[in-house]
Amino acid sequence: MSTGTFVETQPLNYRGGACMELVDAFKPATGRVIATFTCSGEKEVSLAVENAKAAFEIRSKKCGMEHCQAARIIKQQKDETATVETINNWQARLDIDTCWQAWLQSMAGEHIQLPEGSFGYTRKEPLGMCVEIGAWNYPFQITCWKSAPALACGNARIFKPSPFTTVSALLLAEIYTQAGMPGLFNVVQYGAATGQFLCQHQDVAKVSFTGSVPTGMKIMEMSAKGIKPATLELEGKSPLTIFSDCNMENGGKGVLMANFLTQGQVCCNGTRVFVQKEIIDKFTKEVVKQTQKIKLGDPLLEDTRIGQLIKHPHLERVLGFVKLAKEQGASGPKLKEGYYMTPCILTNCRDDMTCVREIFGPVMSILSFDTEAEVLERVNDTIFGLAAGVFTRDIQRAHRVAAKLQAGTCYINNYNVFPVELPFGGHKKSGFGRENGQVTTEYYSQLKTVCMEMGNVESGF
Ligand code: TXE
Repeated sequence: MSTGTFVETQPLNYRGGACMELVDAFKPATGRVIATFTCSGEKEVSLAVENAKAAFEIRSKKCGMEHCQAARIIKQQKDETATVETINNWQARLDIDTCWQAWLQSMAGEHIQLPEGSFGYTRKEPLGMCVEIGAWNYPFQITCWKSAPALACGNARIFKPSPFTTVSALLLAEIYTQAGMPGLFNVVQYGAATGQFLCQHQDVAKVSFTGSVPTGMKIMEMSAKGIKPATLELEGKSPLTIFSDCNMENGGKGVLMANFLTQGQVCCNGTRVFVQKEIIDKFTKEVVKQTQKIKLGDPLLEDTRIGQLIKHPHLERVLGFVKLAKEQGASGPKLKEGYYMTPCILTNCRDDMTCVREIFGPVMSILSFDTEAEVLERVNDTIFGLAAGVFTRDIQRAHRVAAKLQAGTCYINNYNVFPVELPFGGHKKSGFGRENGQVTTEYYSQLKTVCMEMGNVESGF
């Protein structure tokens, strides 16, 4: 395939259920092929399920604290892993710690006292074979966040990364094997058809998905047919509100964090930046000043802070949206090859503009507002509810606004930080279920109630 023409070749060539197709993995910084592999058809998906089932049977007989060993290995190898992942995403250097920290989970049920000394208790038990279908923006981190609680809860796992980021999942499979968990984390490769084989497999107990809303709907339909629970982490177009009393420098930094991490390809980015009227000119100058200092280039170079977009058609799409906007701040690709775009700030935006509603890339839209009541109505006027943020020094206003924001994660005086102790997930059409935090065990286990009688049976007959 030539540079910049990566198109998912569906339907693939399946013979006898096995996939005969060879597909390429690309380096987005150059658009060149870095690896070629065989995609997974129905036969390979079934083999992965069988493998996971066998490993699950063995593990369910052990106490299973190997996931802690996996966390240790990721921590030890974090520089090498971050380098491979940085090929996809510059931010991987910052995120690698949250990948091993995600393992620190524990399972606990409840003890419930009943009359006459009888009692009940609940046990959290594994679901079985859990499937994960991943997106391309955080391939290693997302699968760590999902596989850590799934494996800590005693499940086995099959992961299908995005066809645009195929390599780093294999590193995690090696790490699990080294940690003494062979067969518990399996990787199958390629696109929608492979994903469907997985979701529809009768032995799969749960599907966890990160990606777009239309695909999320299909995943839910398939899960519904098998009565399988699903976790959906979908899109957002999140708001960040800057009140005039905020710390201007911190507000500027927060806006950059909210918009340009991973070249703006972050589901919870705060791209709708609402700035109170009296400071909008001054604040915009601060944001422009900070943005101009961002070094764009090869993500593997030490001083780079923003790398390339994931693929050429995506770059074209983002630039197309920018063209539509009245105020243009972006230029075309700066480097000879690869999918680069300079960070773009659009001012004088209105809520109904396409650039405010659509873009998944390094494009920030600045909107002006007058009052708290007005801004709350406008920020919540969206089908999505993944995240939202507010910058203010007024502590009461901060909590009042956070309570009214329709979003799964609300940031006060910061944005896009992801401590693994805190649950992450969406409201509204941004999905349901949670990653991270102790609550994740709820999503990778099923409850069993045990009822213990301490007296004699009082028969109703
Ligand atoms: O997502 P898809 P894509 C948003 C962002 C982006 C858009 C499209 O706006 O521009 O989604 O990205 C697999 N059955 N996000 O095309 O199609 C697919 O192979 C089973 C937000 O990557 O949703 C891939 O592994 N699986 C997002 C995964 O689903 C199917 C991050 C996601 O693909 C399938 C990335 C099917 N029918 C993009 N069809 C976020 N939430 O962070 C596709 N797949």
